[in-house]
Amino acid sequence: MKLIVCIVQDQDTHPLIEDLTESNFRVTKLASTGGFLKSGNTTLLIGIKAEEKERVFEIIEKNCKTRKVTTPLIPVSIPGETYIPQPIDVKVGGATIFMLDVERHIKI
Ligand code: 2BA
Repeated sequence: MKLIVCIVQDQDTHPLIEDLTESNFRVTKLASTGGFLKSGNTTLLIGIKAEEKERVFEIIEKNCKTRKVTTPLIPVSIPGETYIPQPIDVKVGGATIFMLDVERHIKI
């Protein structure tokens, strides 16, 4: 068994969970926050059989879009001046995926 930990943008969460559950995958949704942008995102836990992983990746890829986000959060130090926030563009998504081996899955 595998555990997929998948971090996605909030906007993609609803259709992604719909697609996963329609395909009979079980999903747990956690509210999370990105360390860089410090804005909300969603972390999904998906427990699967190893042979199901490609199907899950396909569904994630279909639903998770890449977006450009402009953030004013990066302070640049100029000697003798106050800190000036410099807007920068970052490309976020589609999804960041970690796949872990599950030693045991117990349901009591
Ligand atoms: P954030 O940490 O808020 O990062 C948002 C986006 O900012 C990232 O998109 C990336 O394009 C950019 N970024 C992150 N750190 C950066 C840095 N030090 N310098 C320049 N740009 C940077 P994604 O790569 O699509 O990541 C989306 C979210 O997935 C992240 O939100 C974070 O919550 C999570 N994530 C990504 N990689 C991770 C990792 N290795 N471990 C844990 N969480 C991760």
